Amino acid sequence: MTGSTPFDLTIRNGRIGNADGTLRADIGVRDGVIAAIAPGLDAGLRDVDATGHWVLPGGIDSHCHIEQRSGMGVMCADDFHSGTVSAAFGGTTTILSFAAQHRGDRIPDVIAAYGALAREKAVIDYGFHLILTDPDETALREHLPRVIREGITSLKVYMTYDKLKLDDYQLLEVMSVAGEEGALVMMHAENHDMIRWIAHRLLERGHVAPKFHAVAHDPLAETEATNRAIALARLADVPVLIVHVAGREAIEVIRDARRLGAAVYAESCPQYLFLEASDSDLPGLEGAKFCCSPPPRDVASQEAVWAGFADGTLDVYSSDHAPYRFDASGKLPRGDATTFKEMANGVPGIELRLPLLFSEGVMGGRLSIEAFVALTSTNHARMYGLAPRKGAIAVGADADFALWNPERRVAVTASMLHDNAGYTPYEGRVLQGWPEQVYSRGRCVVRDGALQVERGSGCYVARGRPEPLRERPAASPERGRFSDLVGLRRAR
Ligand code: DUC
Ligand code: ZN
Ligand code: ZN
Repeated sequence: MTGSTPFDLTIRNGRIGNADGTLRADIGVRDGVIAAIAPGLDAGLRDVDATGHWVLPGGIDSHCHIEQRSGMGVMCADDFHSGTVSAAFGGTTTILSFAAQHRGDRIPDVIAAYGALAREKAVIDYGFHLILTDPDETALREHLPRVIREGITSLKVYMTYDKLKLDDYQLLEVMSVAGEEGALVMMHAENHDMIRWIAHRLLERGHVAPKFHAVAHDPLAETEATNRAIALARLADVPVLIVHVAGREAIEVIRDARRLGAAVYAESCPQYLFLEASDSDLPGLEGAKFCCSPPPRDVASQEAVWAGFADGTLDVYSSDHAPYRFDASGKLPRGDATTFKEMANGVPGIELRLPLLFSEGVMGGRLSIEAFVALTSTNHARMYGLAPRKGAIAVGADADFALWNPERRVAVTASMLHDNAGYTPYEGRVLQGWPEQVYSRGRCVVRDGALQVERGSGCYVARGRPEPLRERPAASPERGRFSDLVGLRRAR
């Protein structure tokens, strides 16, 4: 017997896939942690035969909106039960969702409120990013440093939306605090006034249908704001993550900035690989089901996203699950009279995130299994301070993994999914490969198409400092002198 007591769980005969390689071995789990990885391990108290399956690290979805009220005041369709159940059925074992400050809210109250909601309902592990919309002196000098030190080591800021956006001065203020504390700044990068100006002219001319959402959110608004976000971050000498990258040109901006030595990370999502702006060109308001911000673009941008994942320009693949029902509670606040400017922005995708990429990326020959794991789990763990506990199948890590059957073909329907959006933009797609069993800290969460755990059994994860995915270039002498002059400090 390996060790003094039997394993609680042994997964045998599977093919283990990590970001740095694959191997055929068994996995022994004790007390929720991986205790051994080797061929021919002894039987566990539970013994699972994974013959014919990939055993992959549980997905980490580091961008999802759960039980969150939007800037426009609309509650999303999933609470922490339905959201985490849906995530688990799709092979995800950790989510990082948002604790969203609305202007006037005290940050500690916001964090406490989201914590209470999740504690009672989540079935997998979870953590939070702060959405910061009101960076006053107390927030910047007191609350933000405190929540970062307590384990919320990333925050999202917006360059658009009337009720969320920060101006460039505020962004620099936030970035300098994040730099001092070692937190990661996530940027929603779209030019507010470009969108506002286009939308105004469209509405004036009676162009109100959902398909005009993509016209209003022109790719140039994304390109410009991406460039500006990176320039601000370079000035403040802080790493930055551009979230939900959609457009071909924005990807070029990121690639070029990296060549110049910028510490810029980038995320994209299923909707930018599998949807197009033209999907929202449907009769009536049906197209609202495909509207999110930034909007899906065209085939050239889809190809650029695939290429960005393949060459490492894009570091993480998240769902940006923002589920709104196709009714007055969500997408259609003014019923049939709802214009594209009034619809809630966002698409559901927390459950299909991994199956879509496994099918089209791994089975479709565009991505290696190692790249799939890096993009869906390992890079999230490192970038958001969850490693080495999460993101890899390794001795000492949490026993978070999914058993993927690469032979299983699944035709997607909304009714098979576990979120509360009530529709899926991927209806009718046939996917190859499916996560048939999902384990979180050694607990079987999903098996035989059924949930195996109780509401509230997920755990909050306080995170450490983000780890750079690439070596951070030393500041040039000029930038170093500048940082000294204006008093910028890098966290140690
Ligand atoms: N931004 C997001 O990050 N998610 C949904 C909609 C949005 O604008
Ligand atoms: Zn956003
Ligand atoms: Zn989002």
